[in-house]
Amino acid sequence: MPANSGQGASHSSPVRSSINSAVTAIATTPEKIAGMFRRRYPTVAITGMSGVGKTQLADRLTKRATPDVALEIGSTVMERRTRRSARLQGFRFLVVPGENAATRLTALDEVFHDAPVDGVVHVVANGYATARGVSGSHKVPNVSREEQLGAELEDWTITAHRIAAMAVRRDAPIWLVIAVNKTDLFADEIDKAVEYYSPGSGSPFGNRIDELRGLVGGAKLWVDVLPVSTQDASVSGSPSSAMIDTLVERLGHLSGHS
Ligand SMILES: Nc1nc2c(ncn2[C@@H]2O[C@H](COP(=O)(O)OP(=O)(O)OP(=O)(O)O)[C@@H](O)[C@H]2O)c(=O)[nH]1
Ligand SMILES: [Mg+2]
Repeated sequence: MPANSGQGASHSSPVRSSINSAVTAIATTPEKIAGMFRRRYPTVAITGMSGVGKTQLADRLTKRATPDVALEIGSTVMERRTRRSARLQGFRFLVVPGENAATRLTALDEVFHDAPVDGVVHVVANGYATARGVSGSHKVPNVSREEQLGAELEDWTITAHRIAAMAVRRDAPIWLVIAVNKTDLFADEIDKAVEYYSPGSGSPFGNRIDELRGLVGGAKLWVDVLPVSTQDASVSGSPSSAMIDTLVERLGHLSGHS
C-alpha cells in the first residue's frame, strides 16, 4: 500500500509522508537492485517436445547435477536455471514443459508474450525422444523414429507460431538455436541430422524453418543449428562437454557477450 494512502492519509503532514516514502523506498531498494541485476542476464527459452532432453541440457548448461527423479517424471512446470559467469556473461534459462498440458500453454505465454525472452534454444532429438515412465535414454518400443519425427514437427509448429508472434511485435532480431540433442545415439549420422534440421535443406523440418523466416522476415530471425549431447557432458574432455562448450560460446555471441 502506498505510504500516504488509506485512512490516516489526510492527517499526515508533508514531512511525515516524505519520511514514510523514504522508508518505503529503502525497504524496496534491495529487491529492485536484485531485479536490475537479474535483468542483465539475457533470458533464453528452452523448448521442444517431451523427452528430447531439455531438462538435462539446462542442467548441463548451468553445471547442475540432474536428479534421476526429475528425468523420469517429466516436467509439467517451467524450470528456471541461471548460469552465473564473470562480468555478467550469464544466462537465465526457462525450460518450457514439453508435455501438452495447460501448464505448457501458460509457460509459452510467459516466455513469448508476457516477459519475452532474448533468444530460444529449441531442442530436437532426431527421432530419439524418450517416452515418460521409461527409464534409460532410448526410444520407446513400438514408436518408430518416423513417428517421433512427425510428432516433433507438430510440436515445432506450436512453438514456431509463438516465436513468429513475438518476432513481429519486436524491433530487434530474435535468435533461435536448434539444438540437435542425443548425438551420442547416432554418432555416425550427426551431419545428416544437422542437415535435416537446417533452413534451406528442403527437408520437412528445414521447410518449416524456412516458412517461419519467410513469415517474420529473415533479418528478424537468426537461426543456428548445433549438435549436442548431454550424456557424459560433465566429464571434461568428452565429445559431449566440447559440444556444450561450443553451444555456450554460440549463445554468448548471439547475446552480444563477446
Ligand atoms: N543418450 C542420451 N540420452 C539423453 C540425452 N539427453 C537426455 N537424455 C535422456 O533422455 C531422457 C529425457 O530427458 P529430459 O531432460 O528429461 O527430457 P525433457 O525434454 O526435459 O522432457 P520433458 O520434461 O518431458 O519435457 C532422460 O532419460 C535423459 O537421461 C543425450 O544427450 N543422450
Ligand atoms: Mg524436462
